[in-house]
Formats: sequence, C-alpha cells, structure tokens
Amino acid sequence: MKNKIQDTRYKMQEMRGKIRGLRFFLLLTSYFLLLSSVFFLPSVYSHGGHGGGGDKSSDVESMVYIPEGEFIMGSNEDELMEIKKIYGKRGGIEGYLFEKEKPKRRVFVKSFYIDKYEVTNVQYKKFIDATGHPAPSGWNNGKYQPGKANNPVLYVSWYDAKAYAKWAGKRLPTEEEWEKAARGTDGRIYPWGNKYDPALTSTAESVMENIEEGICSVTTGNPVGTAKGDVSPYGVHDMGGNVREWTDSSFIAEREEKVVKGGSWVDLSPKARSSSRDGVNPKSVSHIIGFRCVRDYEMTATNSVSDSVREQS
Ligand SMILES: [Ca+2]
Repeated sequence: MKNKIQDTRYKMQEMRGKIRGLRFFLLLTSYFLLLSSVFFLPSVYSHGGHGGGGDKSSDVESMVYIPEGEFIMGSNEDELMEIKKIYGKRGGIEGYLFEKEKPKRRVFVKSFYIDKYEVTNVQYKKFIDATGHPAPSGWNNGKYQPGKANNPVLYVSWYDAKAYAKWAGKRLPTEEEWEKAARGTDGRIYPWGNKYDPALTSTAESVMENIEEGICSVTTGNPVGTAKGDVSPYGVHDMGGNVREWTDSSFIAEREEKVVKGGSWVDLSPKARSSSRDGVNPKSVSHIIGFRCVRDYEMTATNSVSDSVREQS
C-alpha cells in the first residue's frame, strides 16, 4: 500500500515536471515570436512605408483595384447648405464651385486600377530622365529638392501629367473614377467617413493644429501616405488632402478648364470632401496641384499589375 502511494506521488511529480517543461517551452516560443515581430516585421512594413524622405520608388508604384459598378457622386442642396453657411461667402467663388457639385446622382464606372498614392518626385524623375521632358520649376538641373523623393510632384501642368501617364502606360483618371476611388459606394462625404477630422488628413486645419504645437514645417505637402487616416474605402491614400489632383475631365463643357479634385495643405476642409471640384486652366502649374494615374482593368489583366494587388484591394 505504502509503495503504491509512493508510486502515485512519483507519477504526479513526473507529470508536474512535464507541465513545467511544457510551460517553459511555451514561454520560450512566445519570446521567440515576440523577438521575430520586433526584428522581422519592421523590415516587412518598411517596404510599404512612406513616411521618410529616402528613395523608395518601388514602394509607391502599387495600384489599387476599383471594381465596376455604380456609386453616389456629387452633392445635394441640403448637404451644400451647411457648407455654404460657413464657407460660401468668401468672394462668391467658393459658393460658385459648390453649386457645380450638384446634382447628387448614381454613376456607373467600369473597373480600373488607380495609383495608391499621388505621383512622387522620384517617380516623375524617371520619366524626365527617360524622355527629356522639362523638369518642374523648383528642380535644379533635373533634380528635385534633397529629401523630397516621396513628396508629390508639383508645378506640373495637366499636359505634363498627361505626358507622364502616357509614358507610364497609364492615363489620368476621369472625374468619376477619381471620386469613386475616393468615397466608395456608400455616399460618404470624405474618404474616411462623414465627419471631418484634421488629424486624419493634410489640409489647412491640420497645419494650423501643428502651428499651435510649434512644429509647423509644411511648405510643400507631405511625403505621400503620411496622413494615416486619409484612406479611402478601397485603400487609396491622400484623396482628401496633401495636394489637389488633375483629372482628365472638363470642368464645364464650353471652357478649357480641367477638373481638379481633392484638397491640399492650404485648403480648408470643404475641399477634402470627395465631391469637391474645381476648374483649372490645363496649362497652369501650381504648388498645390499634383496628380495620380489609372489603368483600365482590361489593359492590366495581361500585364504588370498582379492579381495579388487586386486581392489586397
Ligand atoms: Ca491629394
């Protein structure tokens, strides 16, 4: 009987030892996973990061798939009334532009791919180097300012943007394509939702907040993808702010102006609304206007944009 009890105790001790061993193994595994995440993940994320000023040209060449179908475009009078009350009296021009957002309607758009980010200086430099196209003003001997590789290219006319897009095997988005990529299909006001928040995007209000904190250094927009909240339902970045963007559409049929969409770091929040639109002379260049490109889905199905990009979108 005594031996039997001792035998049982021995077995229990043996079992406790095994459990302790298992606990130690699990603890060791946890530490290993933790260390892996510390040392390995940042290297993975760095391929998609855009916060620095380094040359990450390969990072910003990704495109996002926008499926075909209808979306809600434009604004109705009720929505614009609120905006006009606050911003519509500034010289009358803003009120005039707001009127041009109407009506709110359903629009069908075929599937396409759109650049995830605004076209950057380093991307545009490749185009200049390859084609001899004149560099934007502010560049020195065909080179952008140091540390601005991933900033959106500026001082480009609509014609410059068209030339770049053609060279890249892409095209400029229509106004409809741009607005759908920005606001999705649920009729939301901003790319991220219905409520404006300066912390989410890069508009004048965001800069003013920074001024209060004494860290204002914004004079040329941010590197693309800096505003982590300025992301559309499809994962397209900086459509609310950073820089305004050329589209391929005419503002008014009888005039030469092309539609420019989205806000910039000097614009107030109404410009960050996806339905906001402005008409700009296609020959003009500006410190607040850049662009991004699109590709037809049919064009891309057989070439460089992989299905994995489509799945991620
Ligand atoms: Ca933008």
